[in-house]
Amino acid sequence: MANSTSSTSSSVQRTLILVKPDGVRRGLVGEVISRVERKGYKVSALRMLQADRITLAAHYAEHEGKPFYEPLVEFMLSGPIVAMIAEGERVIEGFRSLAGTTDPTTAAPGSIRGDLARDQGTKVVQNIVHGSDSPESAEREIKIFFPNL
Ligand code: D4T
Repeated sequence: MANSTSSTSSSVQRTLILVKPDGVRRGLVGEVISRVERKGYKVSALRMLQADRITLAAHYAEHEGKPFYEPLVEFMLSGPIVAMIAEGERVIEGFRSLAGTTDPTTAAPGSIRGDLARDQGTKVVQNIVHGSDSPESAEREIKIFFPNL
Protein backbone atom coordinates (compact mmCIF):
# COMPACT_ATOMS: atom_id res chain seq x y z
CA MET A 1 0.00 0.00 0.00
CA ALA A 2 2.44 2.62 -1.11
CA ASN A 3 0.07 4.74 -3.13
CA SER A 4 -1.15 8.26 -2.40
CA THR A 5 -4.34 7.09 -0.70
CA SER A 6 -2.37 5.17 1.90
CA SER A 7 -2.97 6.30 5.47
CA THR A 8 0.75 6.96 5.74
CA SER A 9 0.80 9.48 2.89
CA SER A 10 2.60 12.58 4.07
CA SER A 11 2.62 16.23 3.09
CA VAL A 12 5.53 17.45 5.19
CA GLN A 13 6.48 20.89 3.96
CA ARG A 14 8.88 23.69 4.76
CA THR A 15 7.96 27.36 4.89
CA LEU A 16 9.95 30.56 5.21
CA ILE A 17 8.77 32.82 8.02
CA LEU A 18 10.07 36.34 8.56
CA VAL A 19 9.52 38.45 11.65
CA LYS A 20 9.55 41.89 10.05
CA PRO A 21 11.24 44.97 11.60
CA ASP A 22 8.03 46.02 13.40
CA GLY A 23 7.84 42.63 15.09
CA VAL A 24 11.49 42.72 16.15
CA ARG A 25 11.23 46.35 17.39
CA ARG A 26 8.19 45.47 19.47
CA GLY A 27 9.80 42.43 21.04
CA LEU A 28 7.47 39.92 19.40
CA VAL A 29 10.06 37.42 18.12
CA GLY A 30 9.43 35.06 21.02
CA GLU A 31 5.66 35.41 20.65
CA VAL A 32 5.82 34.44 16.97
CA ILE A 33 8.14 31.48 17.59
CA SER A 34 5.97 30.41 20.49
CA ARG A 35 2.80 30.39 18.37
CA VAL A 36 4.55 28.39 15.64
CA GLU A 37 5.81 25.86 18.17
CA ARG A 38 2.56 25.66 20.15
CA LYS A 39 0.75 24.85 16.91
CA GLY A 40 3.11 21.88 16.67
CA TYR A 41 5.48 22.93 13.90
CA LYS A 42 9.22 22.48 14.16
CA VAL A 43 11.51 25.48 13.79
CA SER A 44 14.48 23.92 11.97
CA ALA A 45 16.56 27.04 11.21
CA LEU A 46 16.68 30.54 12.65
CA ARG A 47 18.75 33.68 12.05
CA MET A 48 18.56 37.39 12.79
CA LEU A 49 19.86 39.68 10.06
CA GLN A 50 19.82 43.16 8.66
CA ALA A 51 18.40 42.67 5.16
CA ASP A 52 19.95 44.48 2.19
CA ARG A 53 18.32 45.75 -1.01
CA ILE A 54 19.54 42.83 -3.11
CA THR A 55 18.01 40.29 -0.76
CA LEU A 56 14.73 42.19 -0.59
CA ALA A 57 14.56 42.69 -4.37
CA ALA A 58 14.84 38.91 -4.76
CA HIS A 59 12.34 38.19 -2.01
CA TYR A 60 9.73 40.71 -3.20
CA ALA A 61 10.35 40.40 -6.98
CA GLU A 62 6.65 39.75 -7.64
CA HIS A 63 5.75 43.16 -6.16
CA GLU A 64 8.25 45.27 -8.14
CA GLY A 65 6.48 48.23 -9.75
CA LYS A 66 3.52 48.20 -7.36
CA PRO A 67 2.80 51.44 -5.44
CA PHE A 68 3.73 49.89 -2.11
CA TYR A 69 6.99 48.33 -3.36
CA GLU A 70 9.44 51.12 -2.39
CA PRO A 71 7.80 51.79 1.00
CA LEU A 72 7.86 48.02 1.58
CA VAL A 73 11.58 47.78 0.83
CA GLU A 74 12.33 50.84 3.00
CA PHE A 75 10.31 49.36 5.84
CA MET A 76 12.07 46.00 5.55
CA LEU A 77 15.43 47.84 5.66
CA SER A 78 14.43 49.82 8.75
CA GLY A 79 15.77 47.33 11.29
CA PRO A 80 16.77 43.75 11.86
CA ILE A 81 14.50 40.90 10.85
CA VAL A 82 14.38 37.27 11.94
CA ALA A 83 14.19 34.53 9.33
CA MET A 84 13.21 30.99 10.15
CA ILE A 85 12.27 27.74 8.48
CA ALA A 86 9.31 25.90 9.97
CA GLU A 87 8.46 22.33 9.06
CA GLY A 88 5.41 20.12 9.31
CA GLU A 89 2.43 18.69 7.46
CA ARG A 90 0.76 21.52 5.50
CA VAL A 91 2.82 24.12 7.38
CA ILE A 92 2.53 26.61 4.50
CA GLU A 93 -1.21 27.06 4.84
CA GLY A 94 -1.02 26.44 8.58
CA PHE A 95 1.31 29.37 9.14
CA ARG A 96 -0.71 31.62 6.78
CA SER A 97 -3.68 30.83 9.01
CA LEU A 98 -1.69 31.57 12.18
CA ALA A 99 -0.54 34.88 10.62
CA GLY A 100 -3.98 36.06 9.52
CA THR A 101 -4.84 38.12 6.46
CA THR A 102 -2.54 40.84 5.09
CA ASP A 103 -4.54 43.79 6.46
CA PRO A 104 -4.10 43.73 10.25
CA THR A 105 -7.15 45.90 10.86
CA THR A 106 -9.46 43.11 9.74
CA ALA A 107 -7.25 40.06 10.35
CA ALA A 108 -9.09 37.56 12.51
CA PRO A 109 -8.68 37.90 16.28
CA GLY A 110 -6.61 34.93 17.41
CA SER A 111 -4.16 35.36 14.53
CA ILE A 112 -0.76 37.02 14.89
CA ARG A 113 -1.80 40.02 12.80
CA GLY A 114 -5.31 40.13 14.25
CA ASP A 115 -4.08 40.10 17.83
CA LEU A 116 -0.88 42.10 17.60
CA ALA A 117 -0.96 44.54 14.65
CA ARG A 118 -3.07 47.43 13.39
CA ASP A 119 -3.02 50.13 10.72
CA GLN A 120 -0.26 52.60 11.55
CA GLY A 121 -1.26 55.08 8.85
CA THR A 122 1.89 54.32 6.85
CA LYS A 123 2.22 53.76 3.08
CA VAL A 124 3.07 50.13 3.67
CA VAL A 125 1.18 47.65 5.77
CA GLN A 126 3.21 46.74 8.85
CA ASN A 127 1.99 43.29 9.72
CA ILE A 128 4.72 41.66 11.84
CA VAL A 129 5.30 38.48 9.82
CA HIS A 130 5.76 37.06 6.36
CA GLY A 131 4.96 33.47 5.42
CA SER A 132 5.49 31.72 2.08
CA ASP A 133 2.31 31.24 0.08
CA SER A 134 3.08 28.05 -1.90
CA PRO A 135 5.62 25.20 -1.96
CA GLU A 136 7.36 26.87 -4.92
CA SER A 137 7.59 30.22 -3.11
CA ALA A 138 8.79 28.49 0.04
CA GLU A 139 11.70 26.77 -1.67
CA ARG A 140 12.60 29.96 -3.59
CA GLU A 141 12.49 32.09 -0.42
CA ILE A 142 14.35 29.57 1.74
CA LYS A 143 17.22 29.68 -0.78
CA ILE A 144 17.38 33.48 -0.42
CA PHE A 145 17.70 33.45 3.37
CA PHE A 146 19.29 30.03 3.93
CA PRO A 147 21.34 29.29 0.79
CA ASN A 148 22.79 26.10 2.30
CA LEU A 149 19.46 24.58 3.32
P1 D4T B 1 3.78 38.70 3.18
O1 D4T B 1 4.21 38.44 1.76
O2 D4T B 1 4.58 39.74 3.85
O3 D4T B 1 3.58 37.45 3.95
O4 D4T B 1 2.36 39.29 3.15
P2 D4T B 1 1.11 38.76 2.40
O5 D4T B 1 1.39 37.53 1.61
O6 D4T B 1 0.01 38.73 3.37
O7 D4T B 1 0.96 39.96 1.43
P3 D4T B 1 1.61 40.26 0.03
O8 D4T B 1 2.64 39.28 -0.38
O9 D4T B 1 0.48 40.52 -0.92
O10 D4T B 1 2.32 41.67 0.32
C1 D4T B 1 3.66 41.76 0.72
C2 D4T B 1 3.80 42.88 1.72
O11 D4T B 1 3.44 44.13 1.15
C3 D4T B 1 2.62 44.86 2.03
N1 D4T B 1 1.45 45.35 1.27
C4 D4T B 1 0.74 44.50 0.53
C5 D4T B 1 1.12 46.69 1.35
O12 D4T B 1 1.78 47.47 2.05
N2 D4T B 1 0.04 47.14 0.64
C6 D4T B 1 -0.71 46.30 -0.13
O13 D4T B 1 -1.70 46.77 -0.77
C7 D4T B 1 -0.36 44.92 -0.19
C8 D4T B 1 -1.14 43.95 -1.03
C9 D4T B 1 2.26 43.90 3.08
C10 D4T B 1 2.89 42.74 2.85
